Amino acid sequence: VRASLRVIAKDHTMPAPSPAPLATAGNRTRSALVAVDLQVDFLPGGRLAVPGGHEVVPLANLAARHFPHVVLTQDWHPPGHVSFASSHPGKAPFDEIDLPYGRQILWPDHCVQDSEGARLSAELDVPHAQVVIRKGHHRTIDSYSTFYEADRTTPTGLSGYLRDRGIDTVYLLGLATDFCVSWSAVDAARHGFVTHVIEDACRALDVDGSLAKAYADMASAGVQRVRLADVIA
Ligand code: VGL
Ligand code: ZN
Repeated sequence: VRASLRVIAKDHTMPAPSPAPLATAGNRTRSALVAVDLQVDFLPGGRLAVPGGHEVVPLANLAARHFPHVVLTQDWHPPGHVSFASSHPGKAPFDEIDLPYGRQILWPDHCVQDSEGARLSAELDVPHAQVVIRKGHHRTIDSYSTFYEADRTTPTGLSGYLRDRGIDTVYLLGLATDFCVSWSAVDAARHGFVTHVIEDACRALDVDGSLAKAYADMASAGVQRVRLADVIA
């Protein structure tokens, strides 16, 4: 109910309808844009703010007009999630621990299911997006990737969705370059999608060399780095 009221309120304050997608039939019908985690907690003032994260939202709105298929993703953790430092007595945000599936960086509490911080940015304007993938909802498994959870085996269902839609090419943008964007891009490439990261429409957390590592991982997986101006040219 709250969500629908918000939508109505937004309509009253925004008289101009959103521009229709520019991409027409035959153009990019086999491509999807994946806009990663454009959520309040990852924007300045949020609980896990990515520096410059707000700059990505208008870029996402612009890019989306060039894709008939847009996927939005949402980090969506239950309270007490295993990735929260607060779930591990004596640990602080950005400490690391070993979990059954591997190393885990501990984060401030963020993107708790149904909280304000978990909402998509109010400035995000992509009315034609048809699916939102919520990830990280298992209490004991994190999920940076929007294709597979951090155990590398539990699927979110996104690759099945894309294949059912005849999509073989993926473009990603969003937050954060070095976590959810890069893990998603590497998985997309590994699972056979032609994969591009729109690098100037991403922003990074850069924890302890994570950005350099992310670009190395993406390069070895065959992910192509592109610029927004070239994608929408
Ligand atoms: C993310 C850290 C924890 C991200 C999500 O969206 O990149 N990073 N959860
Ligand atoms: Zn998270």
